[in-house]
Amino acid sequence: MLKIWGHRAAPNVAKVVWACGELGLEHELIPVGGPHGGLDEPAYRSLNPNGRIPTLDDEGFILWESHAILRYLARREQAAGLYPADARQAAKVDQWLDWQAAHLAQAVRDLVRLTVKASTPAPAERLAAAEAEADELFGIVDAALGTSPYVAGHAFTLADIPIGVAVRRWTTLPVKRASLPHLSRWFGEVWARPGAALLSA
Ligand SMILES: N[C@@H](CCC(=O)N[C@@H](CS)C(=O)NCC(=O)O)C(=O)O
Repeated sequence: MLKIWGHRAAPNVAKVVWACGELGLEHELIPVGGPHGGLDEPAYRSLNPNGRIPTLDDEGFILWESHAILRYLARREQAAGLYPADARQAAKVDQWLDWQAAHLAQAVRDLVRLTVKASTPAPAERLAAAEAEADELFGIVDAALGTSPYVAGHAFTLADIPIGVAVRRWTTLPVKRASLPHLSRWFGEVWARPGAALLSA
């Protein structure tokens, strides 16, 4: 059985758990990181030298970086629906996966640090700037979803998973958010999928 080091509350682990649900893959979650600690243990560092989660162990094949894990699992299962074989369709999925990691995740992380993880209230102008940045980036997704039902086109793919996890995090934070109707419609749909249900189990 697949082993995933991490815990579901961590967004990058949540992506992998959600993908396992989409692919019908049984997995064992080994709690490390966050309140569980253990990321600096030499045994864990020998698996993942970054001391971050998630890490996947597939019968001795060790892999870190959540989006590399998503692609690996989809290819392993030959799930061309989630990660298309066609070069251009796959490139669109990659575009959104890379963008989520490089831009959207950072914007949400900034909001988390300024609110729920802040030891003192954040200066109003810094919070407003971070809120505006998140609005702008989620607005890019909203615009895409105004022209296609899913993030990377006509079907649910890997691209929907990290962005769905980011929307979930964003909408649970005590911040001001732009009203984004296409994003709301899409999130209501993807969050109701059985894969996402594993995250609230
Ligand atoms: N780029 C990495 C980032 C991994 C990462 O930063 N994970 C966070 C959790 S979402 C972490 O390990 N935080 C330390 C902790 O939870 O203790 C990935 O996508 O897997």
